[in-house]
Amino acid sequence: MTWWRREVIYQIYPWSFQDSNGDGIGDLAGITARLDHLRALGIGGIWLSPIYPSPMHDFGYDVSEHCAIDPRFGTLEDFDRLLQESHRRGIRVLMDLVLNHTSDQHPWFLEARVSRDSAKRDWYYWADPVGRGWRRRPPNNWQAVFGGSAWAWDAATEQYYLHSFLKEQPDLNWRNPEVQSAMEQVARFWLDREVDGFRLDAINWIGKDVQWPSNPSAAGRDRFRMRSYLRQLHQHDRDQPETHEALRALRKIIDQYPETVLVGEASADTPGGPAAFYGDGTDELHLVFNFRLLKARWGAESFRQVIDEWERAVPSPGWPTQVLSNHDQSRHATRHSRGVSERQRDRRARMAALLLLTLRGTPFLYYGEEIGMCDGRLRYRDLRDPYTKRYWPFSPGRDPARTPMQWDATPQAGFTTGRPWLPVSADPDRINVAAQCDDPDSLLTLYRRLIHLRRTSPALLDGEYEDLLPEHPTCLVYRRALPAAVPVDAWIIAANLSPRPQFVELKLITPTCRVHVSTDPLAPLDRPHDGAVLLQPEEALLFRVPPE
Ligand code: TEU
Ligand code: CA
Repeated sequence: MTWWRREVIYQIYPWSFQDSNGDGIGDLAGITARLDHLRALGIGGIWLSPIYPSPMHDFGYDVSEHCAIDPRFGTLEDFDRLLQESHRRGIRVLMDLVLNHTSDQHPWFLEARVSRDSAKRDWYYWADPVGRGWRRRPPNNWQAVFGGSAWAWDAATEQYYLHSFLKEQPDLNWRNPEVQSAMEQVARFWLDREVDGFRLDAINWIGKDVQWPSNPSAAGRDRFRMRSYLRQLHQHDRDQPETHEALRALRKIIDQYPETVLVGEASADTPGGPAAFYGDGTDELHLVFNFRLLKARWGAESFRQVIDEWERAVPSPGWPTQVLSNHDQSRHATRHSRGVSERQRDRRARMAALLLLTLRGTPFLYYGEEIGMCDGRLRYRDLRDPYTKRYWPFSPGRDPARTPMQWDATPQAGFTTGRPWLPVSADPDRINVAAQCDDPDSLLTLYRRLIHLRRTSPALLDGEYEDLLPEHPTCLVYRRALPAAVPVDAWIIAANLSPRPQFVELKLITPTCRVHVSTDPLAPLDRPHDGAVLLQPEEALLFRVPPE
């Protein structure tokens, strides 16, 4: 089985993981110094959010040089050292590849904007205005994801350029073969340095309709959304079919490097769903993020629905992913627990861990998730991300999920000796690595245990997912097992997502099944179960089913 099916992948937000020189910003030497934490956790791969030189308007997703390291994070030598030290510990390293756009400070764009005849002009998208003077308007109604028109006026050459995100992130023209081959060379540069693959940023944006038709407005409630981007149907400004061609070309390159992987990020509402980017399951991306679970409300019915949909969506030789948190969304410990007690929050975080690590597919962990980090409670003056500022305080934004990793209970949480770029979250003292490391009942210990179990159990890795009680309103009960002919372990997961005790009746839970894990550290493992079991409020059990 290839490593990226067997292993859990851990997302590092480089700004926030570990600072090694006291400037308050995380860096590569810091990550290298913390690799043993990751090894002990049992993860098999890290994905680094962008570390390339960047003006940092979008904290690295605005790349101004592709084959170098931003000096804030270190040097190429620091990178090689990180790669070497990771590989030595059996940890693979994925880079973030931002294909849709560059920084407006990238030499390609600087050259493109010099004049309309620039050799690089056509590397980006340009359009003439409609109307003149004060009546001047962009060619259509497209909106940037981060708010406002997706078109920015270039006064020197009197044309608009397209930017799907910030105006400092002009979109690359993927219809231009020179752009494709330039990006292929970037991929090769890092693959030749022995990185193990890429996370592809916002890949469903790379194809657009260059006749520039306007998007239709959204219907119903969406017509009144605060973000102008959400008030439209994105029929023309992304998700066009040539995206698939570009991905097939990239896959051909990747396939020349054994054991490498492409994992893509596509919006949840992409037509046909993000699973479309698996292609036929062999010719586009190896993995595509499933954000459905990340967007789902806490509850058995809503979780079941998104799990079922994703099980059906991924084409058959393809391999699913599972994600609960990332750098763009509220952390799940916070998101699942608005308005509930701290105790309930902890119970939900533990249950979420068990679900994430026992569902079918490659789990992605976001740094700090393993200790139950919550969103930071930030003030406006703490904010750094332009998108978070723009919609503050109506939308939780992204900065709260990006606060420094909590290593210990000192004031800066062991992250820095200086002033951190975002304040350390005021979480309780126990939400840090040092406090949980040797505690058998901690969330960190639970993650370690479950990750170990997943890596070593053929049924958890490769078994089918079978919903055993599809009608149950408050409990999610499923089995992970290999086909019946294979006499190895099987598992039953019984999760009570409600705040009340629940009886689950199920013939398959025979007395020979053994409760292997409870997410409730105080609950007895040897409770009676014979065709039924009593689950505590917000408790999940993992039963080991002996071979028949
Ligand atoms: O995100 C793409 C994406 O869909 C998000 O923009 C999301 O809608 C937004 O963050 C609101 O929550 C990727 C990266 O993950 C994000 O960090 C970058 O800012 C963006 O692309 C542009 O590169
Ligand atoms: Ca630093």
